[in-house]
Amino acid sequence: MHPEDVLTCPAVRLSDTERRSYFTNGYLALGGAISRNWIARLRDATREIVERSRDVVEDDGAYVLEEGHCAESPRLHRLMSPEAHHPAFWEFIASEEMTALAADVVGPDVKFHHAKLNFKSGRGSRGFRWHQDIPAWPHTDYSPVTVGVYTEGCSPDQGPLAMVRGSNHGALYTQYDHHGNYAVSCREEDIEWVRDDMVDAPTGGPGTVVLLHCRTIHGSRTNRSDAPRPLLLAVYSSADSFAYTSAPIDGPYRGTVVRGQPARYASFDTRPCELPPDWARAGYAGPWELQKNAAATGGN
Ligand SMILES: O=C(O)CCC(=O)C(=O)O
Repeated sequence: MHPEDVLTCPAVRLSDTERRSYFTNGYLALGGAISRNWIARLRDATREIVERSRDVVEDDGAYVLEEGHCAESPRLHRLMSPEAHHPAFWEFIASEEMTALAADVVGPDVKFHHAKLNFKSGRGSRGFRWHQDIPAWPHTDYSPVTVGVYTEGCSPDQGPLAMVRGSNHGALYTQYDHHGNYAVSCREEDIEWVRDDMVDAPTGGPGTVVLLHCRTIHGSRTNRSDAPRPLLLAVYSSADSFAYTSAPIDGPYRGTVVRGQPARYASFDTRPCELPPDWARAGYAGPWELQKNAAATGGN
């Protein structure tokens, strides 16, 4: 579904100004958007996930471990597809609270694509270089949104998501490096026009939400604090938007219509999108390996 059609549908949770701000700026931040009950359940589930990681000694397709991870002191980059590893995550991703937010920016019929739980454990956990998400999982239109939930909140020194305001209206840049490797990163020469005053990095307490448009250039800095910064990221699209490549992060619920009705026709946006590697063959370990020799978001 295209933005102009989405905006003709009645809003569920957001104001008209908030919806328009999302489409104008390519993101929308909301403080205290998730109920205390849900935050408590997500924290418990996250704690369990971290406990289980004590037995994990290497990346196993679900856990992506941070340097220095050990049983005594777990350090995690990410849990792929958290909805496959703890029922609370799927319940939450399919809940009214989440799907209403998604519906306000993708339209009343909402489809789930994938999710991840990023940890940034603290004391130097690396950030993410500037990148755009949709080239890793192209869809027939540009409706996909990532709904990010800070379950513990996020302060400026914890490496919040940082967005280049309005970049959703600009070009999609290659995410391959000069050697042809998929880098989940824009090339420096492509984005040298980005200045600090174009970047927003909203922060807030537990339950702060960031809705991130799939074309928006974004990244994040190192977590320099002692406290971990768990961030649950769930990707939804309009039900009439279809992924046309294999998914880098796959799970049992991919393609589930979590709100409204399945589509009878597909929605198309013919603006081109670079193709990623064939994830079904190449596998996907996350951006850390490829980004590790580069400074995050213009410097750690
Ligand atoms: O966790 C972060 O700070 C950034 C996450 C991100 O940009 C992504 O997963 O695409």
